Amino acid sequence: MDNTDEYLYEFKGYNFEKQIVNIEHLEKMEDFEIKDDDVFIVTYPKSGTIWTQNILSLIYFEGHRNNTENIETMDRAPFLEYNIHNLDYDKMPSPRIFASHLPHYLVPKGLKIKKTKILYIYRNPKDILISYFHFSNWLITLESTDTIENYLEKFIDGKVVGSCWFDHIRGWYEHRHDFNIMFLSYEDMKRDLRSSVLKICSFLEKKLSEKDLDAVLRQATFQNMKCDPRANYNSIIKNEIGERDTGCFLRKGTIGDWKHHLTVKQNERFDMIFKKNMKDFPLKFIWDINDE
Ligand code: PPS
Repeated sequence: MDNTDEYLYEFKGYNFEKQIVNIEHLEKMEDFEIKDDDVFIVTYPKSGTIWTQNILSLIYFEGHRNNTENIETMDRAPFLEYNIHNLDYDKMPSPRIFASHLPHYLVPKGLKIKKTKILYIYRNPKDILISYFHFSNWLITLESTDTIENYLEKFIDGKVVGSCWFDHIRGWYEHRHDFNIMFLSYEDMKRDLRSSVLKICSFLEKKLSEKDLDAVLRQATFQNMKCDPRANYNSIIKNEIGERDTGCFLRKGTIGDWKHHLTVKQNERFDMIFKKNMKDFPLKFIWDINDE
């Protein structure tokens, strides 16, 4: 792919969102200074990034938990590669929380040297596909696609922001020993938010009182985040990025929505490609709310 594409900016084999990426920032990212107590949320797009940003913000910031501060998720846990609000990352108070969709080979070198904790959130790729299809048709900075059939091809070929899902998850998993990383699935969070938040707290070495834990859980539900302007990007998308149509960042928030969208044939095609690419991959995927 060349960089004449209107929506994708390819840098070192990975597709960035062209209209919001800053190329100078990208070129310096490898040397971005990492601190031991930084925390990173790494995801492929549409895997539960904002959910985890919100959870971490609630865990770390008392003013968020008790609602005395009104700071948006984007400013609490900004994207490393897309500094949309031009924050001074060097001056953010510790611990800094960053979100990122970067592949393992493009992250700052310091992440391999420091003790920085990385939380990798993954989601079953059929739900990602459907979520991403709708999101791309909503945002003006992403390429819209008329049908799921056509979007499926783009997604499989990695001709989307974030490139190929298979490469992203495999890359991070295969290089897990280079980092201080924990893998957690969207579906585990969905099925048991309490135990997922406790797992996250244990990884982050953060102890919350029962009252604080309840406050985190209450404010991290789909319904609460959907109505909390700090916890979703609806107004940023509407007022700063631009939308084609009306939409909602927290769209369905379920497991298995793909069943309402993929035809039997499309599903079989996806299964075949999944099998080929994810052979012997040990992480378990949950495709349906009733899966064991
Ligand atoms: S992005 O654009 O990559 O940052 O998107 P990302 O935040 O990774 O993913 C968006 C999807 O996550 C769902 N979401 C949630 N699901 C359940 N509970 C909560 N609290 C929650 N918060 C966000 C969101 O609805 C998107 O999924 P879909 O399937 O489109 O609804």
